Amino acid sequence: MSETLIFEKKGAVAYITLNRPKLYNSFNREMAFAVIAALEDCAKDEAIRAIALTGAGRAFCAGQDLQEAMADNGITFKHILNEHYNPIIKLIRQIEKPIVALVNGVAAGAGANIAFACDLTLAKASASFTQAFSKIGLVPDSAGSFFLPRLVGMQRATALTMLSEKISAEEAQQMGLIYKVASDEEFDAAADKLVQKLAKMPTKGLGMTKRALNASLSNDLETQLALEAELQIEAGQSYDYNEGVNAFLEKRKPVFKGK
Ligand code: T3D
Repeated sequence: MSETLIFEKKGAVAYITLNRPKLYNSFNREMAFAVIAALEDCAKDEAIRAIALTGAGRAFCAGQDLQEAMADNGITFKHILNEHYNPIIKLIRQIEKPIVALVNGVAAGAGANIAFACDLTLAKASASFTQAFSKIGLVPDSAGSFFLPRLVGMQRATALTMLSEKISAEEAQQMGLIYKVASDEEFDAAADKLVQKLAKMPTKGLGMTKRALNASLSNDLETQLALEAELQIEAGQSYDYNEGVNAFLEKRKPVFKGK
């Protein structure tokens, strides 16, 4: 694994920490490949039942490393989009386990959109978000143009992407861009509580919930109802469904296995 990433597994939780703090954890090619490898590892590892993505130091992620983007290294926009950001976003949406963005500081450009693509985004009160792309003549990538209108509506998505104003974590929560804000003092504990809780839940059911939510972004009602029926039949055959119902009837806490 690369020095640009800290990848740790603690029990059923995998922590992926972007680790270029001096450059606000902006993405170079090495870090992008390390993130992809870590996500692929998490997808395969049955012991991992929740994934946390965060940043080292003061920032979450400032998007593309603009020094590397301008370097004469043969790496073009095509490489950066097709080999870095698009695979990361696809993995985040395809991995059938909860992925939580723990936004510890500023999130800009692709860094912001990666946070919005995660299943749940918890931000520190002092964190902030900016699309940033329009300030340097670019267009939103990393699925910003896909998720933003769906999360906050067309007008606000237009304002966010065209004006690139920095918004606070509180504003992001009020707009529906992120799940929750925790005070700076309580952030670490709140993050821990959230990922630990998710890691003990019925992972298979959560994974299929994710599949249903992904599909709802393009399905019509009829198709979505059919998919829900199909997934519910599968969920109803799981170990965790049996355990959940028995625990309820026996008035005890369920012990889910994620299967
Ligand atoms: O090839 C392509 O570009 C295609 C891919 C596009 C995907 C994208 O993500 S495009 C968008 C790229 N990101 C940006 O445009 C954001 C640039 N950064 C900023 O606007 C600001 O740094 C922040 C709003 C993120 C934070 O502002 P502030 O005032 O808190 O911090 P700062 O002083 O600007 O930055 C701190 C350090 O991080 C600084 O280094 P220094 O001066 O202390 O040595 C700064 O240069 C460095 N840094 C921040 N962002 C980047 C960066 N270095 C390289 N690339 C960055 N994106």
